[in-house]
Order: sequence, then C-alpha cells, then structure tokens
Amino acid sequence: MFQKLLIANRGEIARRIGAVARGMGVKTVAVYSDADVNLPFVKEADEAVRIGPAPAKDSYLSIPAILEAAKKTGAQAVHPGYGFLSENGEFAQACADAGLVFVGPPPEAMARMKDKSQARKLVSAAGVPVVPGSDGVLPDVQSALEAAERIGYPVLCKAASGGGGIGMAAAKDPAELEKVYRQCTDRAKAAFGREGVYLERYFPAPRHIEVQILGDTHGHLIHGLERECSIQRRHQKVVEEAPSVLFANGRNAALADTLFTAAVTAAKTFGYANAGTVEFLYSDGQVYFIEMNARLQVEHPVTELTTGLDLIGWQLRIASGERLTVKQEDVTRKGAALEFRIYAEDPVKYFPSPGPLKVFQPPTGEGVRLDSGYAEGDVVTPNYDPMIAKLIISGATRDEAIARAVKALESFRIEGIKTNIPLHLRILKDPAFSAGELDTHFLDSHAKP
Ligand code: MV4
Repeated sequence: MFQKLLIANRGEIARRIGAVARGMGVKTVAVYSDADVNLPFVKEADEAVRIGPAPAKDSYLSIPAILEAAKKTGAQAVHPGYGFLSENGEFAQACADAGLVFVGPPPEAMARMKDKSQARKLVSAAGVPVVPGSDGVLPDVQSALEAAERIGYPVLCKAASGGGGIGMAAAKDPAELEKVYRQCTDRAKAAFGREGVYLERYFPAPRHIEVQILGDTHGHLIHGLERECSIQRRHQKVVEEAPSVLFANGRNAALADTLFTAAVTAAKTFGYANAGTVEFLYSDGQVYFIEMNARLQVEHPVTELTTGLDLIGWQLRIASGERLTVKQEDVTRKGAALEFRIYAEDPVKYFPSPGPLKVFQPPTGEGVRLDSGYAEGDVVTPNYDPMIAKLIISGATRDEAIARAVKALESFRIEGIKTNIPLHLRILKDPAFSAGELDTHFLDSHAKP
C-alpha cells in the first residue's frame, strides 16, 4: 500500500476518502481552493495545499496545480472522488506519466467508455441488452432520420461525449427530429467540444437502476448488487436506495440475474478495474444498458450499508495492486438503505441558497449516517455543487428505514441557509414512494408542497 494519498476533491467525499485512508494508515494530502480553506476536509487532512482561487477551472479542475501539489508533498497516489477530474482520461494518464497511482480504472478502460455510442456497440456485441438505437454516431440529419425509422418514434438524441443527461432531447416525429438533431449537436459541441450524437428509443418514464462494480487488476471482477436512483430533478439525483423495490425480497429474480450478468459483462468488455457503476433503464419489465460511469458514485454508501463492502477501502487496495479477496457469492443483501442528498436550495422553488451555517445539528440514532462536507459555523459558497451533506439511513427493512428517515429529517436542525429537507419529507410521506412506485418523472407529479 502507498503511504501518502492526495485527494483531488472537496467537501463530503474528500472528507470521507480521507477518513478511510487514515483508517488504513495512509497519510492524506488535501488540496483546496480559496473558497474552502476553513472546511473540515482541509483541517482533517495530514497536509493541505492551496491549488488556486475559487473557480473550479482554476483549482479542482487544474491538472497542473494538482500534479504540482502531489510533487511538493511526495504523495504517491491520487484519489479523484466524483465529478471534477474523476472521469478525465487525460488526468488519469497525466498521473501515470508523473509516476502517481490514479485511484480509478486504467486509462485504456476510460477511453473505451468515453464515447457512449461506441460503448453501446461494444457491450451490445458482447451480448448485453442495450436500448434499441443507432449504430454509432450520426454524421447528418439524413442518417438520423433513417436510423429513427428503424428504431421507431419517439426517439431520444444524446451526445456521444455526454452522460448525466446533458444535451439530451426527444423527438416524436421526423419534423421534430430535424430540429432536435441540430439542437443536440449544438449543445454537444458547446458542452463537450465534440458534436457527435446518437439516437435511442425514448422511454417516457423509465426507472433508473445501476449496478456497483468492483474489479482488481488481476482479472477478478464482481458486482455489488443494484441501487435505484429514479427520484431525481433535472438530472440531479435526490433520493437513492438499495435494494431497488423491484428486486427486494427475491422479487424478479430472473431479471436481477440478467441485470447483474449484463453489468459484469459490460465492465469486463471495457477492461474495467477498480470501482465503477453500470447504468441501466428499466421499462416494461426489461433492463437496458445505457452507460458505464468510471468513478465512485455519490450514492455508494447505500451499497456499503447493504452489502458490507468497504468500497473506498477496496479502491485503495486495488489501486495499490492488491487482489480483491471478496468472492461474488460472499456479496449478499443486508437490509435496506436510503440516501437523501441535502442541497443548499429553496425546497419549493429550487433556487440555490448559499450562506453561513449558523446552526448545523445533524440527527443521530440507530441506522443514521451523515456524510457531510460542512460543520456548524462554516459558510456554503455558491462556487460548487449545492450538495452539502448526505443523510444515509439503514434498517432491517425499507419500511424501517423510511420510519427512521422521517424521524432523522424532522430533527435535523439547519439555520442560516434553506435546504431541501422539506422536499425529502414530502417524498417520504407520499404513498407512491412507500409503495415503491418510482420512476424518473416521480417529482413531476408527486411530493408537491
Ligand atoms: C434515457 C431516458 C429515456 N429513454 N434514455 C438521463 C441521464 C442519462 N444518464 C440517461 N438519461 C435518460 N436516458 C432513453 N432511451 C430517460 C433518461 C432520464 C433519466 C435517466 C436516469 C435518471 C433520471 C433521468 C431523468 C430524466 C431522463
């Protein structure tokens, strides 16, 4: 195992990675921007290096600044967390070139997954069910119209370099597709600098199911069961859970088997190692691969709590070349867990709500875990993602976790900023949520104030 780890991230995930590393006897180096100098993840690290001003492009996204900090402190490895540089293949390669261990997949695997339309082709050829769609990127409107005839309307146009829903647009007929094709191409170019787009059949209200992957660099790769992340707003996840109600208590066992086999096949096809996630859509009793994410996900704690896997610990051990000693048959479900993302935002209008955390008193109790980037007295600035904490609640059953979550959220005291805690309570009290009737449009018609 390496002795010193640089954490190229901020907030709750930097703090969490730091805690796991120090628990394994690894020294930690925090890097921070001017906006974050007083936050817990900086104070708790063994060393901390300023990497630039508040804007992320000059700090958390600056490859030279981060490599310089690693050199200066003698760090041997870099954990990128999620977001920022975590899925940037050039950063992974730059780390390798500088003699640093990148805690993530090999750059070659990242390259194979980068173009989503290429990734679809690769896994489809390996037998993974994918959403019916175009065969690669579409060079012009004509090819898009032809592909859509084969696929059938409605279709969804996606950016090949995209992910997370950026630049997506649906079309119900050829006239609309002509407009949408240009719009999607323009957005792809603006957001990613590359205009390649592809088409998929559009599912109007799918569920979002994803599968945790863990693989070592010696060819052993397992899945860590599924999570359901259907409750989202504008592609920002709000509540995640494990297991999905679709598969809890042995339900839909044959489909679960198809899902896990597909996830493992997809990851092996990319030559994946370390922790990753394979994303699927569920619609009309079927699961379809959409993309693979080359990072630790925000919502990984619900998997940790329901499988017992120490995902960050394994990331570090795998990155240092150790063998993954967990066998697939050792991965079993233990109860249920729900994660609530606490955002600094207006719970009704959803505007960002930065400011000082005058009061910050998290709940405690059986089955309550809080992964927070802030403490009382800290200031939430508008520079980064508005997520300030994750409340993760576990129980023997989903109903027990829901009951504990209501109590925990009702006793969570935050003053100085607005948060979406009232939204979480509305979700928890919605009968459709208790019944597990979820889809990606849940918040369009449920949990209204
Ligand atoms: C889709 C879809 C419907 N049909 N693909 C959005 C994020 C990106 N990872 C995939 N997304 C979607 N792809 C087809 N063919 C609907 C979504 C989608 C969605 C997916 C997962 C979680 C939340 C979502 C919210 C809106 C749309």
